[in-house]
Amino acid sequence: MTQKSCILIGAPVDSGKKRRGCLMGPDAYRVAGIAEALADLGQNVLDMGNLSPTEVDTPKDAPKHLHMPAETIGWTLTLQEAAQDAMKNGLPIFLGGDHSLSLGSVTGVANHAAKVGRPQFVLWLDAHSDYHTPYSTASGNLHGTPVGYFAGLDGFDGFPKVQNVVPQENICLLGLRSVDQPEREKLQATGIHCTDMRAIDENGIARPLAAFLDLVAKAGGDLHVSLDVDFLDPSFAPAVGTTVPGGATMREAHLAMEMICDSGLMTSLDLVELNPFLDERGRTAQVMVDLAASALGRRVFDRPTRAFS
Ligand code: NNH
Ligand code: MN
Ligand code: MN
Ligand code: MN
Repeated sequence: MTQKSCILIGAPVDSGKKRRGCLMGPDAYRVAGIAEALADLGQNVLDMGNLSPTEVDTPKDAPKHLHMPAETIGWTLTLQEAAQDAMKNGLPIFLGGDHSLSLGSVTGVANHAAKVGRPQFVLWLDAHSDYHTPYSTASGNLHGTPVGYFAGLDGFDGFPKVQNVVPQENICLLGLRSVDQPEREKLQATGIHCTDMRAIDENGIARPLAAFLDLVAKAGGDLHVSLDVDFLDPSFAPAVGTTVPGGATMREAHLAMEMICDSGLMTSLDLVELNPFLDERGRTAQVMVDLAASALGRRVFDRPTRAFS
């Protein structure tokens, strides 16, 4: 990883779903030592503290079943601007907060990429595809919609208009094991790269990830990585409201982060859905910090290792 400033942006977003607690996420990452871990790697670390949402009125035409749309729209506005600003100065790490924060972080970094003339790519590490619209979501939880938003789906009335849609072919969903029927139908008609757990079981995580990183490299793109806690198996990452068994192992997740680091392509990162209220002695926060450190250069050895020499 080239030397850059890591800019920690606290985004205590808790409006994207009904179960509360993600607002404690940014501080849990701080307590778990994220700044120190990155500084130990020689990174310049800047902690911007926690942001708060712009105040907006509830949109009159929002579907009735949507949970807290005004607050999430306000966060989207705030985070879009913060993301665009931070991209000028380094590598932003958005400390969530639930996944609805990516409505703002991804569209913000995509605006920056467009400005500097690079294509934006997104790697979505998640059990879920988050490809709903405010109309297709049955739960009414907006954390299930960010991919739909930045990929340009209609129905986000009251949200800022997406200025730079991320093209379908530039999006890779990795770790899927819970996709709702309306999402499945729409996804199958797109060019979005979808890798479910079955594909990971059959091919390993390295092959599909390497293929995607290759696309990013060839295009000279910016890469946003969005890491949802529920990408990980709940046996070692329990602090998330939507646990889905059969997730990535620590080894798979760790390898993914090391490969992302080796590629030198990552330009921004979300750490989302951590609910410290559900954690066991901070272990999930610690796992997320360890994964972020691997994505930014922590190594046991530089390869190749010489185990027998
Ligand atoms: N698809 C479900 C919904 O829309 C679950 C989304 N939950 C997530 N996404 N945790 O990552 O409500
Ligand atoms: Mn998610
Ligand atoms: Mn998820
Ligand atoms: Mn490893």
